[in-house]
Amino acid sequence: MIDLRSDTVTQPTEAMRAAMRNAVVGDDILGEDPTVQELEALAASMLGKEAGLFVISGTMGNQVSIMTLAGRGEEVIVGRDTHIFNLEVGALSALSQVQAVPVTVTGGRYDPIEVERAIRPQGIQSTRTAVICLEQTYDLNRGLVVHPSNISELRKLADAHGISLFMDGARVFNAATALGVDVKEVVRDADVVTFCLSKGLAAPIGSLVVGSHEFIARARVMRQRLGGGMRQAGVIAAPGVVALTHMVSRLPEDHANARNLAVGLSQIVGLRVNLSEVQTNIVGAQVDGLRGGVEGFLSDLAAEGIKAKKTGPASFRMITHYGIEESDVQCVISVCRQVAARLTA
Ligand code: TLP
Repeated sequence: MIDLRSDTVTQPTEAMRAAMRNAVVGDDILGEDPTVQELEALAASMLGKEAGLFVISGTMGNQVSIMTLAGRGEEVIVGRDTHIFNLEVGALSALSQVQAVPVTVTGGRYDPIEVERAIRPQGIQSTRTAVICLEQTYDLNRGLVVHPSNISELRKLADAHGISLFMDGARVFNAATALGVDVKEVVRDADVVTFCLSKGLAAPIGSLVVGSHEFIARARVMRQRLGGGMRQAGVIAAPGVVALTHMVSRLPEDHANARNLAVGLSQIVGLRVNLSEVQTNIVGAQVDGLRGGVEGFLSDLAAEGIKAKKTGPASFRMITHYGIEESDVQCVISVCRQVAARLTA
């Protein structure tokens, strides 16, 4: 089985399993788990922020961040295709009690003019815009890099209007890898960042929120309110430390595999790939003129032991990750060629 549905499907490494077994733990709600503290401090220092908070998922990290940055009834500006807007079961309204204002993001660039237009003018009848939310990489079906110069433009806007800049950096290390820069440069202009340990970094569980000491102290209270306070959580933080220290440097392999995969798929009759949009570990593709459409194509692939994820009426994605080798990529390309040929014959 070659599973390319997501980079969330990775299995923990042996080093992660050993770290879990040997973790020194304590009651983290009482602030006594040294392994959680190590992970939080490591995350903060790698991203150049003051403090970190370990949460169970990217979704929890996003919501804890928004409910800390925005008050009830306030507005947050979000990209139309983002996870926080589409795939968190309405948590922005149901839990964080904010109103989402979607903007269109083209080619991974947030248009400062459109974002500024989405900021509410002050008045007795209007609510306050509290946060601009970015997703890095953008979006979860394409993995486009949001360029630091674009983030700086949004920083200026945020400062001019006295609002916060938040980054859902679920795949922020992929962005830094693609840009060839330290991740600090990618997040420099954001007040608060969440990122996932359980995607390309291959940890079994968890995300981090990083920001100022003052912000993280308030976010910790929100995590507790959501029932996200944990006791001997060092056993799940320990593989996160391994992820940050050992797994970031191998991300170029995933990107090279994604590029080779994309080039191979783009040469198959019945598939279309926009190669300029293959920037990290995600390959988005369209099915064009195959019998049975995308469903038919993906179910035939699954029958051959290859899993990909449908992302639209005629589109799917494949994500490369730890455990997917160059030889797997060659195998996927050749099976896709055979299946597509069968569905055009
Ligand atoms: N994305 C997952 C699925 O939920 C679709 C995936 O396979 O891509 N932000 C972004 C940009 C994400 O892609 C995800 C997960 C999250 C947040 C949420 O993380 P978790 O699943 O840990 O809550």
